[in-house]
Amino acid sequence: MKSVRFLSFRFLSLVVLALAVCCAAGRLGAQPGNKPYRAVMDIDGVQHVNIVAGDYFFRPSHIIVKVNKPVMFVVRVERGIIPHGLVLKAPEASISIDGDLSQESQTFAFTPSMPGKYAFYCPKKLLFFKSHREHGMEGILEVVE
Ligand SMILES: [Cu+2]
Repeated sequence: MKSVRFLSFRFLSLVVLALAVCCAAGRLGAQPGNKPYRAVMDIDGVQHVNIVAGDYFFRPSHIIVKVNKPVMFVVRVERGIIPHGLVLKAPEASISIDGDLSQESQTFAFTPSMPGKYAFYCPKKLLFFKSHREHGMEGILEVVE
């Protein structure tokens, strides 16, 4: 009787482990954010980019825009209760973004003045835990000619 209980406990542990692995794999698979996203110029001359933030990612995470043309980031948090933010500090390219995000879309407008690759990230961090950036919540804005 005792061994049966022990066996079922091991079986249950295996099931839990398998589920955890599947969930982790599913999360990774659900983030096609690594594919570069090239912003399209709208008829108003603005390069609109919709960005979704979540735990812990930005989608897309690699954004390509043209230099010296206005850019509008429209950013919202997908779901969940963990607070997120967006920071992109590149004074050399006339970009300065630092704001909190929510499930309502926030807009950040700027006109990049210099080609280059600039990192953006979530600055949030809970106590002694790893920062969201360390969890992978970051991306690259690539400004091209
Ligand atoms: Cu965050």
